[in-house]
Amino acid sequence: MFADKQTFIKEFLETLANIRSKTLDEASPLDLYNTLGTMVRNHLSKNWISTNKQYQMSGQKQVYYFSMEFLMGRLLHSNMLNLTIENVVKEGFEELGINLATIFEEEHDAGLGNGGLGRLAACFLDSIASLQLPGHGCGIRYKYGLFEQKVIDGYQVELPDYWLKEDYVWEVRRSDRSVTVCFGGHVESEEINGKLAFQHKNYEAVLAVPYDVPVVGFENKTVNTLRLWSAEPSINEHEIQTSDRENYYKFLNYKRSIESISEFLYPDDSHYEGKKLRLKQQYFLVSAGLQSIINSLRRKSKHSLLDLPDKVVFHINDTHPVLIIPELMRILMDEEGLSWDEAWDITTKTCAYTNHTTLVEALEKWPINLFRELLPRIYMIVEEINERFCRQLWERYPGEFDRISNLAIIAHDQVRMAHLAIVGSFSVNGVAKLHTEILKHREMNNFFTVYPEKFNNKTNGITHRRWLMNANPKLAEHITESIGQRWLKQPRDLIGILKYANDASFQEKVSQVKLENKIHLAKYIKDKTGIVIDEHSIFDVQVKRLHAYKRQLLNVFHIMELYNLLRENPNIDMVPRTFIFGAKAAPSYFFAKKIIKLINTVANVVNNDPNIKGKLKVVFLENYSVSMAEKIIPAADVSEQISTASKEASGTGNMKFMMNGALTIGTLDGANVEIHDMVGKDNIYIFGLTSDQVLNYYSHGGYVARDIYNSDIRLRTVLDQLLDGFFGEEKVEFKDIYYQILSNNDEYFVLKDFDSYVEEHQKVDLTYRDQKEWLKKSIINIAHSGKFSSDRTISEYATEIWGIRPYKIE
Ligand code: 26V
Repeated sequence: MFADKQTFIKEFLETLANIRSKTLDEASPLDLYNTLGTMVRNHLSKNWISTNKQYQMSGQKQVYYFSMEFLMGRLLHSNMLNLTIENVVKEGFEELGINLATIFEEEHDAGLGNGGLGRLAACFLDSIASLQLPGHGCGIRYKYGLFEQKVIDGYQVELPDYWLKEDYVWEVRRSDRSVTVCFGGHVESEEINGKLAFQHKNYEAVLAVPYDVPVVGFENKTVNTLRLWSAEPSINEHEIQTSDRENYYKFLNYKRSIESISEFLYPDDSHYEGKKLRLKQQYFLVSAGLQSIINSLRRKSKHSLLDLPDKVVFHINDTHPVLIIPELMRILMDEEGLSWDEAWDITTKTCAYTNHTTLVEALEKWPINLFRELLPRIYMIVEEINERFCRQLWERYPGEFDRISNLAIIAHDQVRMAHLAIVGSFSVNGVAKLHTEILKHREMNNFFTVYPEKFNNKTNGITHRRWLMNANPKLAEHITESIGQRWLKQPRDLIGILKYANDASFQEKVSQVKLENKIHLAKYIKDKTGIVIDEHSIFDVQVKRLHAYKRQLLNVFHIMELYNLLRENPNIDMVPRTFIFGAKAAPSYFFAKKIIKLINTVANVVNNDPNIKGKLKVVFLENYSVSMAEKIIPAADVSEQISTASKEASGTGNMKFMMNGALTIGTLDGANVEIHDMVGKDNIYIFGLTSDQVLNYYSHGGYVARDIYNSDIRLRTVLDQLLDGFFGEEKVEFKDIYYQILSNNDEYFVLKDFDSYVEEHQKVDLTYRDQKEWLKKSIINIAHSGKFSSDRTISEYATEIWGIRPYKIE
């Protein structure tokens, strides 16, 4: 159907008539999107079927990436790129008078994730398929994705994100592959042939129904699967006697409670809360996912699961799906009849775990009462894993009670999920060099001593297909014109443009593309917010979740300081700047929401002050999402990666900006360290405390925020403005920010790093005036960004952790 323009047009009009019963002149943009989406899905279905068949036949080892989050964003453009049908469609649409870009806008983002962790999972799926690796995603089909953010009067307001309002063209419901997940009840044991057999009784049965989404590889025939599970009542509505009113209402309540399991994504990725429904979601995901994988292995061959580690590997994305460890033990022992030792040997050869944060407040610990009540059999298994582990520790560290209770999986009436993950997995990895070092030598040092061989690093990456080829086609085209197209499949080849870093015509083209992207973004901003920005100003961008440790506050303090300078002297010599923010705060994260209010309040004053001659603009874009990132990042000049050193495990936004030619201003945190190592100190703006210094302050004290307040007049002014109603708000509005800094001694070292931050910003300003110099640095950044393609990351996972090899689909 995409063979040539005319065939495409003919099929398009036919499909439109078939599925929407409309002619072209009656069709809405949504009709057109749906028609094209359906055609693309039909087009890839042949390869999808043959990929599944060929994996089945070949018995290749496959990886299953278990994650509570897949932040997929939109799929139409990305699928079209990977299937190389974009040009035909574009030409066909031109003839039909349809603008393809506006049709892409009709697709609702699949926002089934909070931020970095979920988007990483999505980039990984793209790389796995593009590298022809047998691997699939396993997640939850939340009815509501991450909330839609509105900003009203400067405050964040959350609305439900009902992304399934229209049919989702990419999914296929597979009720024939449904499985049952059991909650609650109790466990009975009896001895059968000298062996204890366990039976789960009186449980609540939940039907898990899979919806499959194809994952298309780039210019190959691989179509892997993202399987998303939806919770449904396991008895049929019609089996209930509707005449029996009481029964019927009971059923409705039951139905509602079951459906709540896959109803919404938890929107707080900063503070762990021991909510029963969340634990239910986690077990629902792993039990459904695992049962369906085991079922398909059983369908394939009748023999036992003893060789499971040669057939599959389960990747555990943060601790959220860690119950896969006891669930696999349960299946192997209770259903397959294996002994504990056999089951444990298989399990610990099959599971691998990635840690994504060292923030203690995000670590998952479940109260044992809640755990045991919801998952009685799983709890018994976790208890046994813990006992055996502690016994082993006792042999190694006799008498060292403290050390053992520190390492235990169950302690102080809680199940520590990270401990279970480390003990039950053969591999434990961090997501950037610095992060892994911190895990090994600080946060998880006790475990590193016990299992040094398990720990390894896999620095994160991003798919260069979505983040460069798709989001910035003109830059991609320019690169291809200069170095050929090998980099599309070998992103490390981007290094080839290094030789043009000083080349005037190459620079000119890069600069032109950036300007076009900026004009585009300026128009978008004008349409969305009414704010007019100068496309020749420096676009200085911080887009990411709002967290105290990410320090959007440091950015705002810098803006307030610039504004104070400009008010004093509007003729100050500075390149005009536009500060752009995008950030969602967790609904219950009071401090983060205050910062959103502060950004909007400052924006309102700054943008409406005619005296500063348009030298400063501040824009807060509401409802930041994957598709919005694709518009913002290609237009950025400066990338703000300013977390308190040691706190950001990796960051992936930093990589996206770099790949699009923005220069980073950042701390030596997460993957910034590796970006710095790649581009060299002259091509990045590094400031602030190092992670060692930060960690030292945390351990030994010695930092007094108030001393800085007293000695730095700039900061004193800025902080006082929070309290004195300077920005026209009630005086109490920002008092919590003020006290967080001064009374709580500025946990994230905002004041401490302020001076060096401002200094680096001055260097940014100076360099930007010398466009040749700026463009040279920008090109050097793009040239080195190939290392941060998730293709590199995934090749490392495949060879060093998963033990899987590419398999060519014919
Ligand atoms: C924690 C929780 C706690 C309970 C409810 C929901 C929820 C959701 C997510 C999380 C974990 C947050 C960890 C996380 O997102 N880490 C980020 O992972 C990125 C990918 O590795 C990395 O680039 C970021 O630096 C890191 O913050």
